Amino acid sequence: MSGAEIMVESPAEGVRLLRIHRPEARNALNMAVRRLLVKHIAACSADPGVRCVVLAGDEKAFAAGADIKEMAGAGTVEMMKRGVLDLWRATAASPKPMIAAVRGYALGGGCELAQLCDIIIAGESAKFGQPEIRIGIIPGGGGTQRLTQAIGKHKAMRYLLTGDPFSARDAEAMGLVSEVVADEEVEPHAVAIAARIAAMSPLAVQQIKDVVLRGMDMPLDAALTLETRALHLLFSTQDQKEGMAAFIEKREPVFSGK
Ligand code: DAK
Repeated sequence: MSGAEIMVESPAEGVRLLRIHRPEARNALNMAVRRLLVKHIAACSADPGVRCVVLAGDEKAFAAGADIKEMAGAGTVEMMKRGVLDLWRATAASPKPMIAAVRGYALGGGCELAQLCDIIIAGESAKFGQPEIRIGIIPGGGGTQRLTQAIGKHKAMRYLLTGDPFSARDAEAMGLVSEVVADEEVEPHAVAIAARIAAMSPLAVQQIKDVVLRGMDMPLDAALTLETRALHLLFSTQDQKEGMAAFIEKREPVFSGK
């Protein structure tokens, strides 16, 4: 199944792959792509058959950022009316795990899109960066905040203030990327991880995502309380009974999401 600029694929049981498809513009995120992403992510959220989402581009680019040609002539009011922040929020609000499968360039808004995913699998030759400073603006999709959270103030400032790109290996060493694999392994590996997550209890998966993300904005003690409450909640699920019974009976669990 394919959409205008987002291709929708089902590469494994419980896994939906959303592929940004604007190869002529290095997958730059124009408004149409941003809106389609939100639409497809909402469809994944509503579909109980989808348990994990993989976001991908192509071999040249995951996404080279916001579409500069679409932004170049805009004024403040026009930028406000586009509601890009709301679209970012809706993209980040996916309750299901999202894995970025990054090959080629992940720059500006493309780097930010990867950062709002939960896991980032990058190819050896992937290039990350927040080059907005070079075109007279600053990151607007979370780059000043999520990058700083991920790699720390001094590394983040180094890259935000110069716009220099950095390699997948550097991104991994700084803690921005979950894993670096050979370029041709990026998508198969991301899908394999997604399929493993899809086979877990979706209730426990959702609680982990929720507690990790909410906890990042909380004082530690409150976050630890949230964690304990979520754990207690899972003891009322069939999946908890099944998971523990399967361990005791030395068999693989079958999670129903109940
Ligand atoms: N926008 C529009 N077109 C782009 C593009 C982009 N970001 N990136 C590449 N293209 C187009 C090129 O213009 C070229 O088009 P034609 O000339 O063929 O018509 C085609 O894609 C191929 O590009 P290149 O010839 O440059 O290809 P190379 O392989 O040589 O270089 C590159 C690839 C990715 C290194 C290079 O294209 C590049 O530096 N691109 C720009 C990267 C960049 O500066 N990205 C940051 C954009 S600013 C907001 C939230 C977030 C944002 C904005 C607002 N709100 C909440 C309001 C985000 C801002 C950004 O991301």
